[in-house]
Amino acid sequence: MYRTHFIPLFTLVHTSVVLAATVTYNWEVTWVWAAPDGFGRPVIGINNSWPCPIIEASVGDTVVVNLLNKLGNETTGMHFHGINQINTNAMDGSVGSSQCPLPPNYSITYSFTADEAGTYWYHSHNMGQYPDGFRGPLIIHNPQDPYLDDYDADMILTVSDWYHDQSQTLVSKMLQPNNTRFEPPRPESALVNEGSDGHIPIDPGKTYRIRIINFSALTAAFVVFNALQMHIIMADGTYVRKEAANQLRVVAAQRYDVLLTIGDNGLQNYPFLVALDTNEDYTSKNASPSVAYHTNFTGQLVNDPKGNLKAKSVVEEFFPADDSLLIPFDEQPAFGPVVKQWVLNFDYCRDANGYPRACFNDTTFIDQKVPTLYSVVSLGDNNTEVAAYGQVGAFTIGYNEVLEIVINNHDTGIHPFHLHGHQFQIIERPKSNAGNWTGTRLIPATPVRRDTVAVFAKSYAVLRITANNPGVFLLHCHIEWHVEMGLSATLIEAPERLMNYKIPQDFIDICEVQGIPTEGNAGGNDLWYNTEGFVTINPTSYVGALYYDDSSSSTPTSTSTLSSTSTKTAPRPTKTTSPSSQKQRHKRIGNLLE
Ligand SMILES: [Cu+2]
Repeated sequence: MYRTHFIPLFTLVHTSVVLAATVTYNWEVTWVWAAPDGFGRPVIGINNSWPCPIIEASVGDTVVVNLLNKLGNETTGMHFHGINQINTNAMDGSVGSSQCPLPPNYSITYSFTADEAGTYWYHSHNMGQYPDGFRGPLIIHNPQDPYLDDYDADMILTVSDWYHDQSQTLVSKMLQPNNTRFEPPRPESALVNEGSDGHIPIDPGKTYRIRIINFSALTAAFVVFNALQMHIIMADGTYVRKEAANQLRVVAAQRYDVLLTIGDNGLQNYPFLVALDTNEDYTSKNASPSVAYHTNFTGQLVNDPKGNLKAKSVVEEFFPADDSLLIPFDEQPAFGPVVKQWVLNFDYCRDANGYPRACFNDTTFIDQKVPTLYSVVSLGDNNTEVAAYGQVGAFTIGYNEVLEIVINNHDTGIHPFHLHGHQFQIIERPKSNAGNWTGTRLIPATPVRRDTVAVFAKSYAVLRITANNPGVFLLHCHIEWHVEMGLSATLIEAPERLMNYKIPQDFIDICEVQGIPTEGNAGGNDLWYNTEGFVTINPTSYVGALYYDDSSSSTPTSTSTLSSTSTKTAPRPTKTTSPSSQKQRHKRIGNLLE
């Protein structure tokens, strides 16, 4: 199971001498057998082990990941969520956008500066692979953390939905013409720290910095520490003025750093609730409670291991803190004046073959022949022409111009929208049913910044960035199933500054071995307006990472890619539900509300 990591503080004495280091990870991406909720299945791990390890660095360090794909049967790639990749856009890891897929038995080296402290995570940005397990925490420590004196210990709390089928199977079923309601796959269970135990040792009288990360493919996580009050100190990669909160809604891919003080009451355990919600504001009207609320999880902060470990965390009413009201620690004012506005209307849609898709402005995102960044760096002066990039929803902005992004969500669910390369300002983010944006009236003096925002049902969000990070950055829903439905668009930021940007040779090499052109427009043509080879029709079959299980073999060890240690503890897959002990931990919100 995923361990809770108590990271020793570097020092309690602030020091001004900081030596930058290089932290290097040599990783092989491998299939691993695991049973985090009691149900054995193949997952994507690192160096034959799962959960995937933590990446840790200090501000100013260089992080290097030498990534070798040992999946054998599938390509991969690695994105560092929340890292802005200033001057290192080629390291963003967005397959199809900033790089070619990494083929089996090839390696590439990701290298970037850990420039902003905070709680981040890494995950595959290729073919729905992170719900299959390829994800982990990425922590950038700050020896000069403004809250360093306010806590005694540091820990990570990851929450996630979890599926018993692999992504390829789930997405193939979802992308069928008979899916007329655009239903995403529904998870089987909830994981905390990549396991189903949820017992976290703590000491009385101490204050913990808890780094909450939502790894989910679909669900928002509602987090409550029962009687203990949280104090938010960070939202995604942004320090905020300390703000008390009793309940948090953490949508997929978001992070919160909170301080939690344990009373000095001697031996006592503290239950906490992680309730996964299918982004329907906990009020799913059409789904039965068993569908909507079966993934509740009660964990325990434990300092009395022999005491009561079965107490429930009871929530009477859901009233999560409003993150749009947080104030950034640096009190940076709203960016302005706005030079360009990018309006994105999200609707579900159908492709030419009647398959369910998700659209921005009536267009679904389709991967092109040439990764967009490689087109941008090779088209010279013509790289400002959005028509050169094919069906990737390209939008350009000049260097240092202020961009306002408006997302109108026409769906009845909440969607977590993420922009690569920036911590954007949230100018406005009203409640559900506010309708389309009709013009902002009130601009907050010091808007909060983060990299993933919950856009509520039938409502909108207004975001701003200053375009000071030349590069190609995806803007997409972080529900992984919606990415696979095409709910992405592409921000091409300061293309005039990318004409001489050098793509590292190992990244070029992996394209060439797969016959993928690395120059020209979306179709690999020298003339930017030549649309030959553009991909304009979605494929009707879905290709994804799928572990090849030789079911004719009687023992798992006959399959060489399985980890022998994990096969001893994890049962082979059977079409049964999770163990009853697991079910008991899933307290239904429906019950709690009664
Ligand atoms: Cu979505």
